[in-house]
Amino acid sequence: MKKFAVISGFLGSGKTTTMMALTKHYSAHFGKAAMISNDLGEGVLLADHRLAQLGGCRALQISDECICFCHDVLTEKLEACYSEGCDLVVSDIPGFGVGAQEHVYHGLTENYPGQFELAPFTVLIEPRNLRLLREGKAGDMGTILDAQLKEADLIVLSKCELLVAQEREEGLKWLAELYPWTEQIAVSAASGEGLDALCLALRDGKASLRHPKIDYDADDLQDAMGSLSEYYLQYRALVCCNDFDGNAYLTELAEKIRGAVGAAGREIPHMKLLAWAPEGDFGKADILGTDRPVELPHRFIQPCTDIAVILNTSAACPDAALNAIIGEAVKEVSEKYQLELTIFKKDHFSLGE
Ligand SMILES: Nc1nc2c(ncn2[C@@H]2O[C@H](COP(=O)(O)OP(=O)(O)OP(=O)(O)O)[C@@H](O)[C@H]2O)c(=O)[nH]1
Ligand SMILES: [Mg+2]
Repeated sequence: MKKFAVISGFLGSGKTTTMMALTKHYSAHFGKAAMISNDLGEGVLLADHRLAQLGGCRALQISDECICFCHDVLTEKLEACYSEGCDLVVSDIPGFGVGAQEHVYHGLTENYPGQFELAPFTVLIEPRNLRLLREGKAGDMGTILDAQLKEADLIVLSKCELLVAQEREEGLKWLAELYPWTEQIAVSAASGEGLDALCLALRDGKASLRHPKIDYDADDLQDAMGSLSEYYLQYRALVCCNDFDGNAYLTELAEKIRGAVGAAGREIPHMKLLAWAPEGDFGKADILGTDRPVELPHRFIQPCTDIAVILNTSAACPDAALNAIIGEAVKEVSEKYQLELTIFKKDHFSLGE
């Protein structure tokens, strides 16, 4: 079986974490699975890909382009996985992405007929964004959320352990009423709930290959896209003092950026700040909006003296302003922690121009 599924969903909805949990669960109970992280940034090591590697997943990345527009690279990676005995491969698309049903599913069907079995087109939505969408308070983001859900064959209500049973049922019911052609599953990568059902849905289910009518107002989407920028930074930090606390460093740096973006009246839906030591210990801090405290989904266990860091974000903030904010925060917080930095890679640009 050469099964392939696209995992779509907004920035921070849980795609990478869910794909990691899914890949491991599937490999432990059903067969062999691999994941592809897809994001933008020429020649970069994606934070999501590095995280998947550090988490022990069979992982690949495509970073130069959205998989919507590089079928040759995608099919090469897929075939590499299948030739290693994988039954299922999942790939995400960049978190603001819409249109992969058409570009990826129909593109592969037309250009590589019979080569792959397409699993239900899967879209994640997290509890907070579902609530905002239901209450009509999602703003420009609502346009993208709705367009993504219209593409879905399978909707995953992610992070479901954050909801009590009644909220979960109500959320799933609302999704079923608004997007009646879909199947819906509640999944928590954190607790493992729903992973079995997700594995089965992808293994046994089939893509509908619909041509979804995404009747969003193109101007709204263009407005939302136009304010987005991408930022990527990879550096090495050498620790000069003995009592360096990697978790405190990541938290303080992320909090500083969150505060500065918020003070500038801009938004940062998801920033990933991943750091690892040569022996494989790692920590991760996430910004999930200027109105939410920084999360530390993974902590360094050991003290470290030499770390590699990747900072990767899509923000609703002009490129120049974001570059200035992040540059200043990295400098200031790293100096405070007496770190000696070597920048390996920096790439930042506006989207929608
Ligand atoms: N509580 C909880 N948090 C989760 C769960 N899954 C993911 N998260 C957290 O949600 C945040 C975003 O998760 P990611 O998996 O990075 O989201 P993503 O959709 O890949 O984000 P982008 O790559 O920016 O598009 C991280 O802080 C995760 O730790 C979950 O099941 N429960
Ligand atoms: Mg991701």
